Parts: sequence; C-alpha cells; structure tokens
Amino acid sequence: MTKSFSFTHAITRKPSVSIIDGLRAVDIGIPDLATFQSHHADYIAALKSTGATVIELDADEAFPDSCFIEDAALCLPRGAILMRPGAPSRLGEAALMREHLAPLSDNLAEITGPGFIEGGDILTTETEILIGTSARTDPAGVAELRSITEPWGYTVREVQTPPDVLHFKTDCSLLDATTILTTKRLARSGCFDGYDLIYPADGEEACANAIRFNDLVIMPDGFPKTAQILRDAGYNVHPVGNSEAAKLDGGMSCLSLRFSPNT
Ligand code: CIR
Repeated sequence: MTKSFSFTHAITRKPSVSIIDGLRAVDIGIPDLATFQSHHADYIAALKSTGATVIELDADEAFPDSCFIEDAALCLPRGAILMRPGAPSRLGEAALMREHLAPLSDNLAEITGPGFIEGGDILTTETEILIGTSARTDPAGVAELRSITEPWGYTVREVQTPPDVLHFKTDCSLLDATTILTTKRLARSGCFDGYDLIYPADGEEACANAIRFNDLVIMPDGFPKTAQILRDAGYNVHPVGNSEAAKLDGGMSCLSLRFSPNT
C-alpha cells in the first residue's frame, strides 16, 4: 500500500466571493469567480474519478484564501493535525477544520504555537515528512509538528523553501514512492538527494505544484512539455485549469486535503 499517494477521501472548500481579496505576492489580475468555480469543479471531478469520496465544504466568506484548504491541516495515516498558518489573515482557518476532521480521525492534534506552519510547506513521502521553512512556516512550527508526529512513527526533516517562493510545495510534488517533480532551484539545495527527480520543462517551472492522487497526476493546464515528460515517464496525467488560483499563488495541492480516515 503506497500510503503517500493512495487515498480514499479528499476535503475541498469552495472558492468564496471574497476570493478577490485573497493574498498574492504580485498583482497579476483579479481572479474571476465563475472561472475559478469551473476549474474547482473540474478538480473535484478529477479527484472523484479515481474512486475517492470528496467532502465538499461550503465557501467561507470571512476567509478569502480558505479554498486553499491544504494550508489549514495535515492529514496522515496515523492522525490529523490542525496547522497554525503564518499569514495573519489565515490564522483562523485551522479552527474551521476541527469539526470536519474530528469525525475522520481518532488522533486529532493541533499546533498551538508560538510557531507557525502551513500545509503547503509540508511534503509527505513514503518514508519521511519534509518541511520547508518559509515566510509562513518557522522552525518553532516545524519543531511542534515534529513533537506530534515522531511519537506516531514519522521521521521529520526540516529543509528550506527557496527565497521568494511561497511554499515548499510551490516548487515540488510527490509523483510516486521514490520520485519527486521538482524545480531545479529547489533540487540544487540537495534536499531530495536519494530520490529520483523529474524536472519541469524549461520555462514551465510554475507547474511543479501538482498532486499524485491514486492513479492520477493532477497538474495545472497549460504546461504541455512537462505533461509530455510525465506521460513519457508512465504517469497518468490529468491537467486542470488553474489560471484563477494562480493569480493568488495557488496550485493543485492547495485545493484539497487528501487522506484515508483512521477512525
Ligand atoms: C496564500 O497566499 O496563502 C494563498 N493566496 C495561496 C495559498 C496557496 N497554498 C498552497 O500552496 N498550499
């Protein structure tokens, strides 16, 4: 059983009208809600096409970035953990997840601080949990997550998100038990030594955030060379439109929590 990419469930949250106020590093345009909703529906259909159950939460207007649900929690086979987002406008998102995760996990833990950590900075592979420190995730947040997960049997490794990159997983994705899709700038740090690496085509680095979900690699649409590289490597590639999420620095991993309940 490949626990790092075999899942029976996912949780998503619909984009809100307030998405136009979502955080972004650079303003490249206002996201169009109808287009975002259409892409979001395609994304959910892709998850469901693998046989998974998708729990679709309603939009929460109080939290413009809350459709990027991955940042609010971490789901592992042994338990789930409410994060402590480092963006002040997102801090309250973790508490929203408690009522949804409690019925699905016998072990529901919480990062209480003072550190911060967001799910986008966490890559769970078959053998370890890699956490990139970033503007949103600090060493204290990593240490608290370590203190929760090591007793559950996980190995945690602290690494660094490249400068000016939002999240660790902005630049990498798990493709299978031993293979990572990563930008060259991140791989240069040596953090993936020992893994097999696949690089996006030159100029297509923005598609490094993809997800392996059961038999699919779900990746953003519009990166044909990398899609072909992945197909040639034997992956079942499923592109989904991401133009509106990308205006808010969001990608494929951010839009879901992927897990198999351990209740
Ligand atoms: C933010 O800046 O927090 C959101 N606009 C985007 C979050 C993307 N999440 C992710 O990569 N896990």
